[in-house]
Amino acid sequence: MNIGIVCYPTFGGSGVVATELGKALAHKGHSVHFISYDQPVRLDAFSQNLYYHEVSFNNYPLFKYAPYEIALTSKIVDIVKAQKLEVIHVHYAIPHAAAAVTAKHILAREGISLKIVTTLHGTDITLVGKDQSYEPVVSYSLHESDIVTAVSESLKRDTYSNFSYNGAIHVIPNFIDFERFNKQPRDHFKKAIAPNGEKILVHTSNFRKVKRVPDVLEIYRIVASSIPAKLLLIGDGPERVAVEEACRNCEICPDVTFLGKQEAVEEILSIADLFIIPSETESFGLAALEAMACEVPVISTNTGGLPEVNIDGLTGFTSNIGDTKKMGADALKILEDGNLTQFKKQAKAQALKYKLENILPLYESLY
Ligand code: GMT
Repeated sequence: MNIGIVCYPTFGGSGVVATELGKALAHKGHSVHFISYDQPVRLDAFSQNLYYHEVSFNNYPLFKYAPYEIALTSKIVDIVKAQKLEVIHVHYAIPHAAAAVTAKHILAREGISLKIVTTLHGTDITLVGKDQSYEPVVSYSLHESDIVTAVSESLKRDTYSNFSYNGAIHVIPNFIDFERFNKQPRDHFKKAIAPNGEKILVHTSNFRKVKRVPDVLEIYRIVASSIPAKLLLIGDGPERVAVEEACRNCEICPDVTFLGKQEAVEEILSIADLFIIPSETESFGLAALEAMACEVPVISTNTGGLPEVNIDGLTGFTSNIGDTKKMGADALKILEDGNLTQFKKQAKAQALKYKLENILPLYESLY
């Protein structure tokens, strides 16, 4: 098939899922055309059947805000015609779904049929999208899409309760490419980070407020007050400066490392003993799944889709938002020598359910 994919090109989960999906579809022989304002970060190598079309436009002094959605719509129309796209799959509703719907109507006037698959990822529904400045357009775009998917049962429920949409929503979870995400021998790296056999705790995020990174530090503090441990923080975003500053002023500072944005997350996860994701809202928690694929148990909140991925008492533990005391105690329970191996094994077994080979056919059958 000829498939168009519209996504954000950044490190965010929706862009990562879209890019990995596109690469896998191309590998299976579909022609995949990415449409975005920048080259998606994980679209890093030349590959047969994969194409990238940049949405570019000249700004004009009259515009306080550049009309990206119009430029995106025009680009979709152009690429559908030139590349004979049959389906356009948009990831993250705002503004991608609305742009695809307008493009579909423009093309229909020329007798060209375009099918739209809209995948909801999280904050487009739970945070940003439900704001009254977006809600009517998001609801309309869902109605006008041919297929709507959500990445968890929880996000499906949130969509029905936040929007005036009552059509079908197919739940297709995030997935893992086990060729990339698996525990790799990185003993030299582990020795450098934890020379005395300290336990290694890891957190990955885009350092937005919803990720509650200060809770990560609090959980680490509880752990480190009982056993020798190190904390690695991966990623960057609006809260990083404040969190790093707070960390500098306290006693845990020498054992906490801010690694910034990292490409080879799987290498860092390979030396980790525990992953912490204390988010306030998380529609799925791809970062947790990536950790589990590398045999790392998870301490998470019980919000959104997290309890669908991190099974309480099996792959880690889940807690109420902000209950760092319980999360710290649970972390220590997992890290006990008698428990850790079992939790690691169970985390990997759960992650295997989400392997790429299981999830890809679900999207293909919808197309
Ligand atoms: O919050 C992020 O990390 C980015 C955000 C996005 O849409 O780019 O991620 C969302 O989509 C991911 C992929 O489907 C999910 O795994 C994340 O849980 C979700 N984030 C939130 O709901 C906060």
